[in-house]
Amino acid sequence: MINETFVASDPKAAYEQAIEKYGRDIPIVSAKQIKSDNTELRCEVVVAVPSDLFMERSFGKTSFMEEETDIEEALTAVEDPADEDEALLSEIGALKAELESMKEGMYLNIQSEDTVISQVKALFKKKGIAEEWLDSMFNSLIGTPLVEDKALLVSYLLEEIDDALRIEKEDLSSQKVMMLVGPTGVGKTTSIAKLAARYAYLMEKPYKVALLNLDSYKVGAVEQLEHYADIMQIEHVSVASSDELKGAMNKLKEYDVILLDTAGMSPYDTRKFVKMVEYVNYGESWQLEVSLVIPATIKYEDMEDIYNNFSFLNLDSLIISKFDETKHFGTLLNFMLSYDLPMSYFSIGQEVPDDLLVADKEYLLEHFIGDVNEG
Ligand SMILES: Nc1nc2c(ncn2[C@@H]2O[C@H](COP(=O)(O)OP(=O)(O)OP(=O)(O)O)[C@@H](O)[C@H]2O)c(=O)[nH]1
Ligand SMILES: [Mg+2]
Repeated sequence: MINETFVASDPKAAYEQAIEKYGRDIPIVSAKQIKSDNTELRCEVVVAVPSDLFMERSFGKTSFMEEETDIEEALTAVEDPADEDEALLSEIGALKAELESMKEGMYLNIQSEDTVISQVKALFKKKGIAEEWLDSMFNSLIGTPLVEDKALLVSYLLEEIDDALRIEKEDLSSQKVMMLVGPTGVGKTTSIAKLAARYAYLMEKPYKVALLNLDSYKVGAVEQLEHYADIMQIEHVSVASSDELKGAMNKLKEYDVILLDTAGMSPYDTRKFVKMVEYVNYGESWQLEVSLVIPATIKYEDMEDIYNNFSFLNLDSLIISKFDETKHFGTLLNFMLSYDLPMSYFSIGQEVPDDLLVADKEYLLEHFIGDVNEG
């Protein structure tokens, strides 16, 4: 209610003003005579008016709220349009954040229940795929039909893994100089022998191949490579310093493929480390491709350690060895999802030259699926 005062020379005239404005039902709160300064008599009649009626009759509005909105609108209208955009963007940003947190909340609920997502997540996690990667996938799928069908969701994840894997294409269009590096016993020398046989005899045309042994540490290393080279009747040279490497490379200029075998190395072996850096730096002049050999059989943490220990050599590709010694490829896939190194070859057994495959995503995924189905 609003108390409105009407003033006139007598109470009746003042009251008539009130009636004219609000009708006869308007209640009088008070009426009194007052003396103005020039001693003229004046009468005041105060009536109690409902706020809406007051606004309507006084300003043509129905409420204060409307008034406020109008004032706000008027203020906004004179605001800078750039400020308006900014305000809108920040509002959209806040809404987005709210939506994300709602989605996250929904995702947490879904996970705690026995849903398709929680089942598929448990399965892939058990097979070695990292929780963070799975969460990032599932978060974006909430609300889609994919999360209601287990088979559909599994095949979606496999496709995502497939997309993320990278393959280093076998390219022999120009001279190929490839060095295999990695810890001891992972299968570097055996892989070199298989690759040599492949390039020299098993492709659509024979390539001229030479083997270079940079392992001057291991007893029998020279003989091991020599043995393969002799059987295949392939040129082989052993070098013990970067000067010798330079000399050997100059002699091998005409070869299509030069494969460099290195000593298995731990990162704490400073002597070998320095020598490797020398070799690799020198190798820059002939577009050396450095390939890290990692066995499929090891733990994720070991894969990471190996990668970190050898990344100083500017790795170009990855050879997965001992593929035949495990049935579980989730750890390897997880490593491939986290480290952006393309795969070049799979070593699938001890037999030279048969047990070597050009890296193939389908082959790897088939093995992983076999493992998932068993789970
Ligand atoms: N099952 C299996 N065994 C393999 C594979 N590749 C290599 N090996 C075996 O692993 C052992 C070590 O192989 P090497 O080729 O000598 O390994 P390396 O990396 O050259 O070893 P170092 O020179 O001592 O660092 C040998 O017994 C190989 O026959 C593979 O893909 N599968
Ligand atoms: Mg070796």
